Amino acid sequence: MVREAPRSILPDGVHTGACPFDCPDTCNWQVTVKEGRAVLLGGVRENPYTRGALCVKVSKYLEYTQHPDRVLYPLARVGKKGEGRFERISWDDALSRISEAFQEAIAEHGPESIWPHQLTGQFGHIQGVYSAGHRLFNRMGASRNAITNCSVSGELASAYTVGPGRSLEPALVRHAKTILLWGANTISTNQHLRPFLEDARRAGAKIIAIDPLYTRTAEFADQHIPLVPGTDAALALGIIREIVVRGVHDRNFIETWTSGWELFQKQLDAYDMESVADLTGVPTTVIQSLVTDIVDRKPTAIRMSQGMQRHAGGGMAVRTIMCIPAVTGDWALLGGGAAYDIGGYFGPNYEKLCGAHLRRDDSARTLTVTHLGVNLRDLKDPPVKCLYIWGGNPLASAPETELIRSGLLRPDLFTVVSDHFITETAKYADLFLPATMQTEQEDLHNGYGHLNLIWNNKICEAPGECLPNTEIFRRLAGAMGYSEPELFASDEQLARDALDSTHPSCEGITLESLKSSPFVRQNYPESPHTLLGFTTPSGKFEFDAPSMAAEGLPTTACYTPPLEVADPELRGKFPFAVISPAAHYFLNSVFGNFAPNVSRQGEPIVAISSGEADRCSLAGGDLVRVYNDRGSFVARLTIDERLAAGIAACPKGQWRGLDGTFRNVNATVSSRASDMGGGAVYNDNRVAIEKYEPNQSAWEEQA
Ligand SMILES: Nc1nc2c(c(=O)[nH]1)N[C@H]1C(S)=C(S)[C@@H](COP(=O)(O)OP(=O)(O)OC[C@H]3O[C@@H](n4cnc5c(=O)[nH]c(N)nc54)[C@H](O)[C@@H]3O)O[C@H]1N2
Ligand SMILES: Nc1nc2c(c(=O)[nH]1)N[C@H]1C(S)=C(S)[C@@H](COP(=O)(O)OP(=O)(O)OC[C@H]3O[C@@H](n4cnc5c(=O)[nH]c(N)nc54)[C@H](O)[C@@H]3O)O[C@H]1N2
Ligand SMILES: [Mo]
Repeated sequence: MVREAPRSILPDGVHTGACPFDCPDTCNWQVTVKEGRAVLLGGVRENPYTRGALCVKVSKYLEYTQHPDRVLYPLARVGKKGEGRFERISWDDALSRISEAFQEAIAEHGPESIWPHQLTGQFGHIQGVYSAGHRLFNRMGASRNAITNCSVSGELASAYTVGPGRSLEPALVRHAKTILLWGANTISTNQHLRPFLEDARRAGAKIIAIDPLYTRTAEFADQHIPLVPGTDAALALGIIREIVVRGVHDRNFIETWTSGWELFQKQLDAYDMESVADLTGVPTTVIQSLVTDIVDRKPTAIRMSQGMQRHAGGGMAVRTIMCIPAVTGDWALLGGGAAYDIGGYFGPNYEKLCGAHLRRDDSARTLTVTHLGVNLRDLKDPPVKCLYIWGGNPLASAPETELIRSGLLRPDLFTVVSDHFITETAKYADLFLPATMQTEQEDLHNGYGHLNLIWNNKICEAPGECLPNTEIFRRLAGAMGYSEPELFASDEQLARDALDSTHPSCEGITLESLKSSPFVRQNYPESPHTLLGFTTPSGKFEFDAPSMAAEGLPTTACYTPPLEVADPELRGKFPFAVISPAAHYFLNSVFGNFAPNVSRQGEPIVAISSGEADRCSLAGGDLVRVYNDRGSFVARLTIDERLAAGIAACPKGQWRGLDGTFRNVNATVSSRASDMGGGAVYNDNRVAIEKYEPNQSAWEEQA
C-alpha cells in the first residue's frame, strides 16, 4: 500500500519536528531527507525525554502520510448523509458554499447557531487545539467549544488543588523511592516515562500500579493493586487517615504550605480500614502495606493519568489523591508530589494567539463536545445549524454514538468535516476539507508530560490540494468577507504572537531560538515542588479551595462515588462495569484504518474473567453483543483471568464492530457529565454481554 517516499521541500539531511498527537510524550522526531525524499522517521536522540525512540503507533508515520485512502481534494456530498458518496470540487467552490451556509445561519439564527467543533486530533499551538480556527470563530461570534472528552475534570481538580496545569514534572519520578502509577497505563500511553521509572527502580524505588485492569503497566510494576473503578478517592482518604493514625503526617508542612487542613481532616474518621476495603475492594492488609511504603520509602511520586478521572467523581479523585503528598510533606522533597497534567507550566499569550479581542459579544454560549448528540437534538435559541468538525471523529470517540448519528442526519444541519480520511463522522458531512499532516505543516508544541518546547518544521510537500488547518481558516475568513489583518496572520506570525508573553516560561524564547535547535526546555529548574510554588489563589496547597463554591462543588477534597459502577439496581440488569482503556497500537481512533497498526492491535475485543464467562454461558472466542439501554456493539470475547468479577475491558478507538457496523464501546457510553468541567465518564459505564449469532463476521469477510 506504500507509495513512493514523500517529496521533501528541504535539502538532504536531517530535519526535526514534533509528533502532533494528544499524548503526554509529544515526541521530538526527525526526518531524514535523501535525494529529495523523506525516507526515514525516528526520535531525536539528544532530547532527554524522547531519547531517540518513537512509539509503536507513530513510528510508521511517513507511510501513514502515504495511505492510499487519504483524501487529497475538497469533496461535496452527492449521496445521502452517512452514505459516504462524494464528488471532487475546487477549494473556491467549497469555501464559497461554506461561507454562504454560515452567512445564512447568521442572518436567520445568529452566529451562535454555528458550532466550531474542534477535537483533540492535533495538539499544536498553531495547527491544533490551542488556537487553530479560534481567531475566525471569535470574529464570527460563533458558539464556544469546550473539549470535555479527555482530561478536563482532572485539570480543574489539579488547578483547584495545586494551580492550573502545575502538578509534579513526571520526569522527577526518577528521584522517588515509592512510585504509584495510579490510573495511568504508562507503558502504553506515556511510554517515554519508562526510562525514568527504570532509573528510579535501579536506585531502589518500588513501583506500584493502582488500576482495576491488569495492564502492561501493571505487569511492569513491582505490585499491582486492583480496585473497584471510581473509588480512588476513598482509597486515598483511607491512606491519609492511616498516616494520621500512625502519627507520621508532616505537621510542619501542613502548617506552612497548605490551607484547609482543619476542614479536610474532619471527614477522615469515616475512612477506617474496613470501610475503605468495603468500598474499594482493596484488602486492609494491602492498604496497610501501601501506607508503609509511602511513609517509609520517601519520597513518593504519584503519576496519575486521564483514565481514572472519567467517572462521576473523577475530578475529586484527582484532587484527593494529590492530598497524600501534602499530608506526608513529600511535595517539599525532590521527586515527591503528584503528577497529572503539566501543560500549565507553559504560558504563551493565548489572548493574542486566539484573537480574544475579535469577539464582540462576550456572552456567547459554550457547547461541550461530549454532548454533541444531545445538543444537535435539543438546542433551541438558537439550534445548531452549522457544524464545523476538525481534528475529531466523534462517531468513534464521543459518547452515545446513535444519538450523535441521529443528530448528524438532521436534514437542516449543514456539516463540514476537515480530516485526512473519510472517517465514519466524515460520511455525514456536506463538505469535506482535506488537511495536511504533521510533516507537511509548521507548528509549535509543548508537552503535557514534559517541559520541552519543539518547533515542528514543514519537511514535505503537501499531497494533492491538502491545506494546513490555519490556511483553511485564513481562506474561509476571506470568503466570509472579513478584513481584520489578524485573521490572515501567517503561521510564523501566529507563533510569534504566542511567544509574545511576559510569562517566565517564555523568557528568552523566540521563534528563532526554537528553530535553531530540535527543542528548548522551558525555564524551570529541577527542584522540589515547593520551590516552584503552588499557583492557587492562596499560594498554598488547598485541601479546601473556596473558589470551588462558585461552581457549586464541595470545596474540601473528598470522595464522590461513581454513578453506574455503584448502582445496585443497574448492576442487576447490566452486570459488567466496563472500562475502555487506550489501545496500545492506536491513538484514539487514529491508525484504526492503518494496516500495520490494525494487524498488531487485532480485532475489537471485550475481556472478562473465565468465571464471569461461565456464569454468562460464554466462552473465549465467542462473538458477543455488548449492550445497555443506550446501544450495543459486537466484539470478540477474550478471557483475562486477571480481571475481577464484574469488570470488563474494551480498548477504545476501533472503527468498526465485528458485525461490520461502525459501532464501538461508545455506543454504550453515557454523555452524562462528571463532577468537574462537564468531563466525560467513559469508565463509569455498565453493560451486559450476550452471545451474538451472525451469519458471518463482517470483519473476516473484509480481512
Ligand atoms: N497507545 C495509546 N496511547 C495513548 C492514547 C491511545 O489511544 N493509545 N491516547 C492518548 C490520550 S488522548 C490520552 S488522554 C492519554 C490517556 O492515558 P491514560 O490515562 O494512561 O490511558 P487510559 O487507558 O485511558 O487510562 C489509564 C488507566 O486508567 C485505568 N482506570 C480506569 N478507571 C479507573 C479508576 O476508576 N481508577 C483507577 N485507579 N484506574 C482506572 C484504566 O484501566 C487504564 O489502565 O493517552 C494518550 N496515549
Ligand atoms: N470509550 C472511550 N472513548 C474515548 C476515550 C476513552 O477513554 N474511552 N478517550 C477520549 C479521549 S482521551 C480523547 S482525547 C478523545 C479523542 O477524540 P477525537 O479528538 O475525536 O479523536 P480521534 O477519534 O482520534 O479523531 C481525531 C481525528 O483528527 C484527525 N486529525 C488529526 N490531525 C488533524 C489535523 O491537523 N487537521 C484535521 N483537520 N484533522 C486532523 C484524525 O485523522 C482523526 O480522524 O476520545 C475520547 N474517547
Ligand atoms: Mo485524550
